[in-house]
Amino acid sequence: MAEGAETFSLREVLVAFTACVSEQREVRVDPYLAGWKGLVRFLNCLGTIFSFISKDAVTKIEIIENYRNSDQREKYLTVQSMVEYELANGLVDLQKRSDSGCRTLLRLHRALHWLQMFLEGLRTGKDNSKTSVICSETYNASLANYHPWIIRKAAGVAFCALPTRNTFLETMNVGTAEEAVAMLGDALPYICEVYKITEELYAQHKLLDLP
Ligand code: 1PZ
Repeated sequence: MAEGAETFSLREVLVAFTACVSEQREVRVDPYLAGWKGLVRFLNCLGTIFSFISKDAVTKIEIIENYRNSDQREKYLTVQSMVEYELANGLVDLQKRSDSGCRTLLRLHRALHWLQMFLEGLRTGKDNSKTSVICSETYNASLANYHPWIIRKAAGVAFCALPTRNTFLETMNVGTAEEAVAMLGDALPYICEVYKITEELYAQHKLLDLP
């Protein structure tokens, strides 16, 4: 296990997502990124075979963090203010790949959809079910649609390294497998809410297909 893994609990990570939605139903960028950083730490605990995945997530987190540390930091306080600012200033390229906050966050947003389905699959899965199966089924039903063959292939190979459901739940460091399941039940509605609000916002501005 990686250093620091003993004190690391997935509870805090998922709790970060509970702090994302403001009273005005806006999605706050800082806790969103904090949640992702925690997920990356968790992924790194699972083994180096996942590093090509965590590296990509880190690159995307850093792009948005850089906007949060720039002179325009206030514009990137929430996903809503980011979309408004980038669209109003012609910063979103609709034709080709760019480093806009909108297209970068869209990649994390799509991955959040997979995460939501994966954690729900884990939560409701049987004791002896295979994490690798839950992972590949939910990946194929979501994120895989946006990935080229080579990435899908590499992801499929990495999934085989996942431990059984019970070991995976224990790796979360939330307590027993039953306690981890209860925590997922508490945390998932918040993740779903963050996903839903972002999805509606992107749909409203026709940003769901950004290259
Ligand atoms: C628990 C097991 C973890 C399984 C993780 C399942 C997700 C597999 C994703 C494979 C991504 C491979 C690396 C690079 C992909 C990029 O091409 C895409 C599109 O970005 P672009 O090329 O357009 O800039 N990146 C993504 O789709 C973002 C992927 C983020 C994945 C984060 C996973 C966090 C896992 C948390 C585990 C609890």
